[in-house]
Amino acid sequence: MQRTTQVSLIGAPTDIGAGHRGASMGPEALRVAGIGQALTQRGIRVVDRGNLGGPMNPWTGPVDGYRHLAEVVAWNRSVMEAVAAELGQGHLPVLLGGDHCLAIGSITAVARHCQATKKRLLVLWLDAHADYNTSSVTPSGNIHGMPVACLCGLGPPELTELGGTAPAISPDCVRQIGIRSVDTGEKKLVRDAGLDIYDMRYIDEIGMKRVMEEALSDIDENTHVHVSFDVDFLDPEIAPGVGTTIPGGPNYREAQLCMEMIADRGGLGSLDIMELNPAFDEHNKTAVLAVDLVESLFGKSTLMRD
Ligand code: HAR
Ligand code: MN
Ligand code: MN
Ligand code: MN
Repeated sequence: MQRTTQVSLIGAPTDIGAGHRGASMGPEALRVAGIGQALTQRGIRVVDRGNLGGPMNPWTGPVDGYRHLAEVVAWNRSVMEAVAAELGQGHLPVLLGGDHCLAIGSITAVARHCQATKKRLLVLWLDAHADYNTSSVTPSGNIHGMPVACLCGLGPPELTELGGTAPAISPDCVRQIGIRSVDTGEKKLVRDAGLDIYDMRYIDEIGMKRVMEEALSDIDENTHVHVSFDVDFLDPEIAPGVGTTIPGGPNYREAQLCMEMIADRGGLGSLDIMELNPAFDEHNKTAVLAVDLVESLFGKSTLMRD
């Protein structure tokens, strides 16, 4: 990003797609942890647009393989419109989630913006989960396990066609990093789609540095980088404040390096910070860590490089 680019914070206080209540408190926890001030201190102009509104969580079971589909659609439409409005004004939208189903709205907006401005889109999906379930293979019906599939055209038309025609994106523009939990039926779908997955096994084998070099290798001047940061990407030892902890994630240094290398490479155009769940956190420490990592993503480094 250019130093003069305005960052716009957009809160989406809902847990409508999640399997646990509480991600609806994520936006405020990130504000309390100082997300706005942290970016302002980096010399970035930050405007907090406040929170979007939407339906309450009815907390009902799956219908035809989806929980709360109508409400998920309503929230995603409002996220898509808010993100599109910021991109249209040349701003860098930062979505404060909220559960990860909302990435359908935000990335649909980003994909349309890239199409209109003839930019190449690269989505860096930092997550413990592949989020590539469909209604026929989902173990839960929770739509936060489905956003990547929906974006790639697998899902209900209300979500796959949110921005007009499906698919919003092609699997080629997605790089998933930190993955360590993929459901049985989901595995086949991920393989069929040819998703580029840098899983924890691969990170263990070759290290975060080489993983990021590979994942970022084809970014050029014309690339819009969208980072979709699911906080459960991080190891639960350092980040307990999420609904679905999976052991064996990146440690503090690996996560910092991941963010720093994205910053160094340039091209960040939009960001989601998702799945933070204060109901599971300890004194807001996961929110504080997420803010620390986001600072690195915006170019803060330990030494004099910034
Ligand atoms: N894969 C499981 C499911 O679909 C759990 C998904 C959990 N997803 C998130 N987002 N927390 O990555 O039900
Ligand atoms: Mn996710
Ligand atoms: Mn996840
Ligand atoms: Mn930092």
